[in-house]
Amino acid sequence: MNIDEKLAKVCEGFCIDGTYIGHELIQVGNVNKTYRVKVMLPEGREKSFLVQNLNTYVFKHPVQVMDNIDKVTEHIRAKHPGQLALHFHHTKDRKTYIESGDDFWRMTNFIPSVTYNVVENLNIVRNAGRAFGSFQVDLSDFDSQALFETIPNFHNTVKRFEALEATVAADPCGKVEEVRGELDYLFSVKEQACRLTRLWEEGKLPLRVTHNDTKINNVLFDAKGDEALVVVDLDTVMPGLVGHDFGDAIRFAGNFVEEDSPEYAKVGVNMDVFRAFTEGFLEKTAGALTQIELETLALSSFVLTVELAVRFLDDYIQGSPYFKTNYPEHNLVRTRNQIALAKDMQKKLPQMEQIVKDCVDAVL
Ligand code: GN1
Ligand code: MG
Repeated sequence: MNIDEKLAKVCEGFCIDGTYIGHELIQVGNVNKTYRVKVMLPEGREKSFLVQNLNTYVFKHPVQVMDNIDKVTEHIRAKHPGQLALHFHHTKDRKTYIESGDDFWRMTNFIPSVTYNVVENLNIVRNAGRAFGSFQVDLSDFDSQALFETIPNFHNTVKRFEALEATVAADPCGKVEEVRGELDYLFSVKEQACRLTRLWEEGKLPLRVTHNDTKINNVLFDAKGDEALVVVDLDTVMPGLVGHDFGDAIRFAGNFVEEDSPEYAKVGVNMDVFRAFTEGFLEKTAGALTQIELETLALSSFVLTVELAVRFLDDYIQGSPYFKTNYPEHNLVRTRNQIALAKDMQKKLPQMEQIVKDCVDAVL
Protein backbone atom coordinates (compact mmCIF):
# COMPACT_ATOMS: atom_id res chain seq x y z
CA MET A 1 0.00 0.00 0.00
CA ASN A 2 1.35 3.48 -0.75
CA ILE A 3 1.10 6.27 1.80
CA ASP A 4 -2.08 7.79 0.28
CA GLU A 5 -3.83 4.43 0.47
CA LYS A 6 -2.66 3.97 4.07
CA LEU A 7 -3.79 7.45 5.14
CA ALA A 8 -7.15 7.02 3.40
CA LYS A 9 -7.69 3.83 5.39
CA VAL A 10 -6.70 5.59 8.60
CA CYS A 11 -9.28 8.32 7.89
CA GLU A 12 -11.93 5.63 7.38
CA GLY A 13 -10.98 3.97 10.67
CA PHE A 14 -11.45 7.02 12.89
CA CYS A 15 -14.86 8.50 13.58
CA ILE A 16 -14.58 11.59 11.45
CA ASP A 17 -17.06 12.77 8.89
CA GLY A 18 -14.87 13.21 5.86
CA THR A 19 -13.16 11.38 3.04
CA TYR A 20 -9.43 11.57 2.48
CA ILE A 21 -8.24 13.88 -0.27
CA GLY A 22 -4.52 14.34 0.33
CA HIS A 23 -1.63 14.87 2.72
CA GLU A 24 1.50 16.83 3.46
CA LEU A 25 4.47 15.41 5.40
CA ILE A 26 5.38 17.58 8.40
CA GLN A 27 9.14 17.70 8.81
CA VAL A 28 9.27 18.07 12.58
CA GLY A 29 10.45 15.41 15.00
CA ASN A 30 13.22 12.86 14.93
CA VAL A 31 11.27 9.69 15.63
CA ASN A 32 7.58 9.65 14.61
CA LYS A 33 6.20 10.41 11.16
CA THR A 34 3.66 13.23 11.10
CA TYR A 35 1.20 14.13 8.35
CA ARG A 36 -1.28 16.90 7.86
CA VAL A 37 -4.19 15.12 6.25
CA LYS A 38 -6.98 16.85 4.33
CA VAL A 39 -10.47 15.42 4.14
CA MET A 40 -13.62 16.56 2.33
CA LEU A 41 -16.57 16.98 4.69
CA PRO A 42 -20.07 15.97 3.55
CA GLU A 43 -21.06 19.64 3.27
CA GLY A 44 -18.30 20.13 0.69
CA ARG A 45 -15.75 21.87 2.92
CA GLU A 46 -12.13 20.78 3.40
CA LYS A 47 -10.83 20.06 6.86
CA SER A 48 -7.35 19.14 8.16
CA PHE A 49 -6.35 16.61 10.77
CA LEU A 50 -2.97 15.59 12.15
CA VAL A 51 -2.11 11.93 11.67
CA GLN A 52 0.96 10.32 13.21
CA ASN A 53 2.62 7.00 12.68
CA LEU A 54 4.22 6.20 16.02
CA ASN A 55 7.73 4.78 15.81
CA THR A 56 7.39 1.35 17.40
CA TYR A 57 11.14 0.74 17.35
CA VAL A 58 11.37 3.64 19.82
CA PHE A 59 8.05 3.09 21.62
CA LYS A 60 7.84 -0.64 22.24
CA HIS A 61 4.47 -0.34 24.02
CA PRO A 62 2.52 2.25 22.02
CA VAL A 63 -0.79 1.48 23.74
CA GLN A 64 0.83 2.46 27.04
CA VAL A 65 1.98 5.71 25.44
CA MET A 66 -1.61 6.50 24.46
CA ASP A 67 -2.85 5.57 27.91
CA ASN A 68 -0.39 8.02 29.53
CA ILE A 69 -1.39 10.77 27.12
CA ASP A 70 -5.09 10.26 27.85
CA LYS A 71 -4.57 10.54 31.59
CA VAL A 72 -2.27 13.53 31.43
CA THR A 73 -4.41 15.53 29.01
CA GLU A 74 -7.51 14.81 31.09
CA HIS A 75 -5.74 16.06 34.21
CA ILE A 76 -4.67 19.28 32.50
CA ARG A 77 -8.07 19.79 30.84
CA ALA A 78 -9.80 19.56 34.22
CA LYS A 79 -7.67 22.47 35.45
CA HIS A 80 -8.15 24.63 32.37
CA PRO A 81 -11.52 23.85 30.89
CA GLY A 82 -11.91 25.54 27.54
CA GLN A 83 -8.16 25.85 26.92
CA LEU A 84 -7.01 24.77 23.48
CA ALA A 85 -5.77 21.16 23.59
CA LEU A 86 -4.93 18.27 21.35
CA HIS A 87 -7.90 15.98 21.04
CA PHE A 88 -7.27 12.37 20.06
CA HIS A 89 -10.00 11.00 17.83
CA HIS A 90 -11.53 7.60 18.51
CA THR A 91 -12.17 4.61 16.31
CA LYS A 92 -15.56 2.93 16.16
CA ASP A 93 -14.47 0.61 18.98
CA ARG A 94 -13.47 3.61 21.15
CA LYS A 95 -9.70 3.26 20.77
CA THR A 96 -7.41 6.26 20.22
CA TYR A 97 -5.26 4.34 17.75
CA ILE A 98 -5.30 1.93 14.83
CA GLU A 99 -2.80 -0.91 14.68
CA SER A 100 -2.19 -2.31 11.25
CA GLY A 101 0.78 -4.59 10.67
CA ASP A 102 3.86 -2.63 11.78
CA ASP A 103 1.99 0.68 11.69
CA PHE A 104 0.50 2.36 14.75
CA TRP A 105 -1.65 5.34 13.83
CA ARG A 106 -3.30 8.11 15.83
CA MET A 107 -5.23 11.18 14.79
CA THR A 108 -5.77 14.58 16.40
CA ASN A 109 -7.34 17.91 15.54
CA PHE A 110 -5.11 20.15 13.44
CA ILE A 111 -4.25 23.37 15.25
CA PRO A 112 -3.27 26.20 12.89
CA SER A 113 -0.03 27.42 14.43
CA VAL A 114 3.69 27.92 13.93
CA THR A 115 6.65 26.19 15.55
CA TYR A 116 10.24 27.33 15.93
CA ASN A 117 13.59 25.56 15.98
CA VAL A 118 15.84 28.57 16.38
CA VAL A 119 14.18 31.66 17.76
CA GLU A 120 15.58 35.08 18.56
CA ASN A 121 12.33 36.75 19.57
CA LEU A 122 12.72 36.77 23.35
CA ASN A 123 8.98 37.12 24.00
CA ILE A 124 8.46 33.83 22.24
CA VAL A 125 11.26 32.21 24.22
CA ARG A 126 9.88 33.54 27.53
CA ASN A 127 6.44 32.25 26.62
CA ALA A 128 7.88 28.83 25.85
CA GLY A 129 9.47 28.88 29.32
CA ARG A 130 6.11 29.75 30.85
CA ALA A 131 4.35 27.03 28.85
CA PHE A 132 6.73 24.26 29.95
CA GLY A 133 6.78 25.65 33.50
CA SER A 134 2.97 25.64 33.67
CA PHE A 135 2.87 22.15 32.21
CA GLN A 136 4.98 20.92 35.07
CA VAL A 137 3.04 22.84 37.71
CA ASP A 138 -0.25 21.49 36.31
CA LEU A 139 1.07 17.96 36.78
CA SER A 140 2.55 18.54 40.24
CA ASP A 141 -0.47 16.82 41.85
CA PHE A 142 -0.68 14.03 39.29
CA ASP A 143 0.01 10.57 40.69
CA SER A 144 3.14 9.44 38.86
CA GLN A 145 2.32 5.82 39.76
CA ALA A 146 -0.53 6.07 37.26
CA LEU A 147 1.94 6.43 34.40
CA PHE A 148 3.70 3.70 32.47
CA GLU A 149 7.44 4.21 32.08
CA THR A 150 7.20 4.10 28.30
CA ILE A 151 10.95 4.30 27.73
CA PRO A 152 12.67 3.04 30.88
CA ASN A 153 15.60 5.15 32.11
CA PHE A 154 14.97 7.72 29.41
CA HIS A 155 17.02 10.47 31.07
CA ASN A 156 19.20 8.27 33.23
CA THR A 157 22.55 9.67 32.13
CA VAL A 158 24.51 6.93 33.90
CA LYS A 159 22.62 4.26 31.94
CA ARG A 160 23.05 6.25 28.70
CA PHE A 161 26.84 6.17 29.23
CA GLU A 162 26.72 2.44 30.01
CA ALA A 163 24.78 1.84 26.82
CA LEU A 164 27.38 3.79 24.84
CA GLU A 165 30.17 1.73 26.42
CA ALA A 166 28.43 -1.49 25.39
CA THR A 167 27.94 -0.21 21.84
CA VAL A 168 31.60 0.81 21.62
CA ALA A 169 32.65 -2.66 22.81
CA ALA A 170 30.44 -4.32 20.19
CA ASP A 171 31.28 -1.82 17.43
CA PRO A 172 28.75 -3.43 15.08
CA CYS A 173 29.56 -1.27 12.03
CA GLY A 174 33.27 -0.69 12.58
CA LYS A 175 32.82 3.03 13.25
CA VAL A 176 34.50 3.38 16.65
CA GLU A 177 37.97 4.38 15.36
CA GLU A 178 36.44 7.28 13.44
CA VAL A 179 34.84 8.74 16.59
CA ARG A 180 37.66 8.34 19.13
CA GLY A 181 37.92 12.11 19.68
CA GLU A 182 34.20 12.44 20.42
CA LEU A 183 34.27 9.44 22.76
CA ASP A 184 37.30 10.81 24.63
CA TYR A 185 35.56 14.14 25.25
CA LEU A 186 32.30 12.54 26.39
CA PHE A 187 33.96 10.14 28.80
CA SER A 188 36.14 12.98 30.15
CA VAL A 189 32.98 14.83 31.31
CA LYS A 190 31.06 11.75 32.42
CA GLU A 191 31.18 12.48 36.14
CA GLN A 192 29.84 16.03 35.81
CA ALA A 193 27.21 14.92 33.30
CA CYS A 194 25.98 12.17 35.63
CA ARG A 195 25.58 14.53 38.58
CA LEU A 196 21.78 14.87 38.31
CA THR A 197 21.27 11.12 38.11
CA ARG A 198 23.59 10.60 41.10
CA LEU A 199 21.75 13.22 43.17
CA TRP A 200 18.48 11.51 42.33
CA GLU A 201 19.92 8.10 43.31
CA GLU A 202 20.99 9.62 46.64
CA GLY A 203 17.45 10.91 47.18
CA LYS A 204 18.53 14.56 46.96
CA LEU A 205 16.52 15.46 43.85
CA PRO A 206 12.78 14.67 43.80
CA LEU A 207 10.99 12.85 41.01
CA ARG A 208 8.21 14.86 39.41
CA VAL A 209 6.01 14.26 36.40
CA THR A 210 7.91 15.81 33.54
CA HIS A 211 7.45 16.26 29.79
CA ASN A 212 10.92 14.92 28.95
CA ASP A 213 11.09 16.29 25.41
CA THR A 214 10.95 20.05 25.83
CA LYS A 215 12.25 21.15 22.47
CA ILE A 216 10.74 24.54 21.66
CA ASN A 217 9.18 23.01 18.55
CA ASN A 218 6.95 21.05 20.91
CA VAL A 219 5.13 24.28 21.76
CA LEU A 220 2.60 25.46 19.20
CA PHE A 221 2.53 29.24 18.83
CA ASP A 222 -0.06 31.61 17.52
CA ALA A 223 0.94 32.55 13.96
CA LYS A 224 0.16 36.24 14.48
CA GLY A 225 1.27 36.95 18.02
CA ASP A 226 3.91 35.49 20.31
CA GLU A 227 1.44 33.53 22.38
CA ALA A 228 2.05 29.86 23.25
CA LEU A 229 -1.09 27.90 22.38
CA VAL A 230 -0.39 24.39 23.61
CA VAL A 231 2.41 22.02 24.62
CA VAL A 232 2.42 18.95 22.38
CA ASP A 233 4.31 15.65 22.00
CA LEU A 234 3.35 14.02 25.27
CA ASP A 235 4.82 10.64 24.27
CA THR A 236 7.52 10.77 26.91
CA VAL A 237 5.59 12.22 29.83
CA MET A 238 6.95 10.17 32.71
CA PRO A 239 8.42 10.64 36.16
CA GLY A 240 11.58 12.73 35.82
CA LEU A 241 13.64 15.57 37.24
CA VAL A 242 12.84 19.24 36.75
CA GLY A 243 16.29 19.65 35.21
CA HIS A 244 15.39 17.22 32.45
CA ASP A 245 12.76 19.62 31.16
CA PHE A 246 14.69 22.81 31.79
CA GLY A 247 18.00 21.47 30.49
CA ASP A 248 16.58 19.92 27.34
CA ALA A 249 14.77 23.13 26.49
CA ILE A 250 17.96 25.18 26.82
CA ARG A 251 19.99 22.64 24.88
CA PHE A 252 17.63 23.06 21.96
CA ALA A 253 16.30 26.64 22.02
CA GLY A 254 19.41 28.16 23.58
CA ASN A 255 21.73 27.05 20.78
CA PHE A 256 22.55 29.72 18.18
CA VAL A 257 22.01 27.11 15.46
CA GLU A 258 19.86 24.00 14.99
CA GLU A 259 20.97 20.83 16.76
CA ASP A 260 22.06 19.23 13.48
CA SER A 261 23.89 22.19 12.01
CA PRO A 262 27.39 21.27 10.80
CA GLU A 263 28.54 24.86 11.38
CA TYR A 264 30.21 23.95 14.64
CA ALA A 265 31.97 27.33 14.92
CA LYS A 266 28.56 28.99 15.29
CA VAL A 267 27.33 26.61 18.00
CA GLY A 268 26.96 28.08 21.48
CA VAL A 269 24.51 29.23 24.13
CA ASN A 270 22.72 32.44 23.34
CA MET A 271 22.66 33.97 26.83
CA ASP A 272 19.74 36.26 25.98
CA VAL A 273 17.69 33.20 25.09
CA PHE A 274 18.92 31.47 28.24
CA ARG A 275 17.78 34.40 30.37
CA ALA A 276 14.39 34.75 28.67
CA PHE A 277 13.55 31.04 28.92
CA THR A 278 14.72 30.93 32.55
CA GLU A 279 12.58 33.94 33.43
CA GLY A 280 9.46 32.35 31.96
CA PHE A 281 10.11 28.90 33.41
CA LEU A 282 10.92 30.11 36.91
CA GLU A 283 8.04 32.57 36.97
CA LYS A 284 5.83 29.47 37.02
CA THR A 285 7.94 26.96 38.94
CA ALA A 286 10.35 28.73 41.32
CA GLY A 287 7.96 28.62 44.27
CA ALA A 288 7.61 24.86 44.00
CA LEU A 289 11.28 23.91 43.51
CA THR A 290 13.71 22.84 46.23
CA GLN A 291 16.98 24.64 46.86
CA ILE A 292 19.01 21.87 45.28
CA GLU A 293 16.77 21.77 42.22
CA LEU A 294 17.37 25.49 41.75
CA GLU A 295 21.09 25.13 42.35
CA THR A 296 21.44 22.43 39.69
CA LEU A 297 19.17 24.01 37.08
CA ALA A 298 21.93 25.71 35.08
CA LEU A 299 24.03 22.54 35.24
CA SER A 300 21.10 20.56 33.84
CA SER A 301 21.58 22.29 30.45
CA PHE A 302 25.09 20.85 30.25
CA VAL A 303 23.87 17.46 31.47
CA LEU A 304 21.15 17.19 28.83
CA THR A 305 23.48 18.38 26.08
CA VAL A 306 26.07 15.74 26.93
CA GLU A 307 23.31 13.13 27.26
CA LEU A 308 22.05 13.90 23.76
CA ALA A 309 25.58 13.76 22.39
CA VAL A 310 25.92 10.33 23.99
CA ARG A 311 22.61 9.17 22.47
CA PHE A 312 23.36 10.53 18.99
CA LEU A 313 26.84 8.97 19.03
CA ASP A 314 25.55 5.63 20.31
CA ASP A 315 23.02 5.60 17.48
CA TYR A 316 25.64 6.58 14.89
CA ILE A 317 27.96 3.74 15.94
CA GLN A 318 25.04 1.31 15.62
CA GLY A 319 24.20 2.47 12.10
CA SER A 320 21.39 4.88 13.19
CA PRO A 321 18.48 2.55 13.93
CA TYR A 322 16.81 5.02 16.34
CA PHE A 323 16.84 8.64 15.13
CA LYS A 324 15.58 9.60 11.68
CA THR A 325 18.52 10.59 9.50
CA ASN A 326 18.71 12.32 6.12
CA TYR A 327 22.26 11.19 5.31
CA PRO A 328 24.70 8.63 6.80
CA GLU A 329 26.69 11.07 8.97
CA HIS A 330 23.63 12.90 10.30
CA ASN A 331 23.96 11.52 13.83
CA LEU A 332 27.70 12.21 13.85
CA VAL A 333 27.02 15.84 12.91
CA ARG A 334 24.43 16.06 15.70
CA THR A 335 26.98 14.60 18.12
CA ARG A 336 29.65 17.13 17.14
CA ASN A 337 27.17 19.97 17.37
CA GLN A 338 26.12 18.92 20.88
CA ILE A 339 29.74 18.50 21.98
CA ALA A 340 30.53 22.03 20.78
CA LEU A 341 27.51 23.25 22.74
CA ALA A 342 28.55 21.35 25.88
CA LYS A 343 32.02 22.92 25.70
CA ASP A 344 30.52 26.40 25.43
CA MET A 345 28.23 25.65 28.37
CA GLN A 346 31.18 24.58 30.51
CA LYS A 347 32.64 28.06 29.98
CA LYS A 348 29.37 29.86 30.60
CA LEU A 349 28.15 27.82 33.57
CA PRO A 350 28.97 30.48 36.23
CA GLN A 351 27.08 33.10 34.21
CA MET A 352 24.12 30.75 33.72
CA GLU A 353 24.04 30.04 37.47
CA GLN A 354 23.98 33.76 38.21
CA ILE A 355 21.04 34.26 35.83
CA VAL A 356 19.09 31.47 37.56
CA LYS A 357 19.74 33.16 40.92
CA ASP A 358 18.63 36.56 39.58
CA CYS A 359 15.44 35.06 38.17
CA VAL A 360 14.65 33.26 41.42
CA ASP A 361 15.20 36.50 43.37
CA ALA A 362 12.85 38.31 40.99
CA VAL A 363 10.06 35.79 41.65
CA LEU A 364 10.41 34.88 45.34
C1 GN1 B 1 13.53 12.88 19.65
O1 GN1 B 1 11.17 13.04 17.82
P1 GN1 B 1 11.42 14.19 18.67
O2 GN1 B 1 12.11 15.26 17.90
O3 GN1 B 1 10.22 14.68 19.39
C2 GN1 B 1 13.78 12.16 20.97
C3 GN1 B 1 14.22 13.17 22.02
C4 GN1 B 1 15.45 13.90 21.56
C5 GN1 B 1 15.19 14.54 20.22
C6 GN1 B 1 16.43 15.16 19.65
C7 GN1 B 1 11.34 9.55 22.14
O4 GN1 B 1 12.44 13.74 19.83
O5 GN1 B 1 14.52 12.50 23.23
O6 GN1 B 1 15.83 14.88 22.48
O7 GN1 B 1 14.68 13.58 19.25
N1 GN1 B 1 12.58 11.46 21.40
C8 GN1 B 1 12.63 10.17 21.79
O8 GN1 B 1 16.10 15.98 18.60
O9 GN1 B 1 13.67 9.55 21.84
MG1 MG C 1 9.28 13.78 20.98
